Amino acid sequence: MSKETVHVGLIGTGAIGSLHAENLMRRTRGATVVAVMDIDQERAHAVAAACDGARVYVDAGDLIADPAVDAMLIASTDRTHADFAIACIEAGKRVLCEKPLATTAADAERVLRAELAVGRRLVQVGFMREYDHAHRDLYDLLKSGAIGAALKFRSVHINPRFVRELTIDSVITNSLIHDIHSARWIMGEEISSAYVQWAPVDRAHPRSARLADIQVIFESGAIGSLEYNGDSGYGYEVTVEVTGETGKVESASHPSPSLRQAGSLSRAITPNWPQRFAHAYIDEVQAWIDAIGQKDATGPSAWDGYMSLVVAEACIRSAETGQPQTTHAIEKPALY
Ligand code: ISE
Repeated sequence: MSKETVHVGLIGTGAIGSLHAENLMRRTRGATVVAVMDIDQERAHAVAAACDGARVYVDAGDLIADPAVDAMLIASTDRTHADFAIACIEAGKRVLCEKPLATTAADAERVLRAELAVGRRLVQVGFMREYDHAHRDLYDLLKSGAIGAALKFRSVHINPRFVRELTIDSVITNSLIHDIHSARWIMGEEISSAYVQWAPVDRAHPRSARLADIQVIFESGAIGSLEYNGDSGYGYEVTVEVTGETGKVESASHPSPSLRQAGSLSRAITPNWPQRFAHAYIDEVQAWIDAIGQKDATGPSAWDGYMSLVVAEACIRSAETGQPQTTHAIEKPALY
């Protein structure tokens, strides 16, 4: 793209969509939001006003087709992601699609095949932890060989308050999808099987999951533990550690300093994901914008989006059967 400023179209102006819009307008070089769409038109108009009077669309297809829109950011509800991503690919537009890429592996595979049909990567998936400094420092230390071969991956993902509508299925596809991606990305290999244990919130909501633990086995035989608490009541935390042949690396899990005073030790804990990953979201969209001038998209790909859902579906089968489940994926296309 020769022009200086990338004109971005945004689908979805909820919490993450409005955060991306603010980052694009206020904290990113080389981009501006020129058009937005949301089924909540009041919300869409509010975000458009904050984007220097961006155009407001009622129909996502019309926004995607707008010739004045160079690139698309999809931040709508999870079940709409795959179809919108495919429409962007077919329109020849770069797209940053919020996680998950889809809610099923089959839908994510449709996105893969749309990219394969054009023969180039147009999609970056919103696994923003790849841009988090604590995760990148751990990743770089592990890749330096500091602890030899990685033998065990462990992640802890703590949400502050339970969203009662989140069933075990959506906890896996909406929240634990981050940890599944982190496991694949940091370990550098695929997951071959998964076993899920989970605790429902209460009898009135038998499929609502407050706590879930996923045990995985990687293709090399390395093991992993992905632990989730959806209703901590105290704050938001995400940490990762990898045990290797000669040591263990742990992510810097507390961005706040600790205070020793009057016989106690205290440390602030971030309230929720926008605060914990504030810098990662900025770096994520900046990397996306910077790559638009290059031939292919960079960062987490549609293949990463697909494989995270392949693992998620094995997790959902395990949650339903109470048994470990193996993963089943298509062969990795050369494009990825
Ligand atoms: C939310 O959608 C996110 O993407 C957050 O990063 C994650 O921590 C949270 O569990 C999800 O619900």
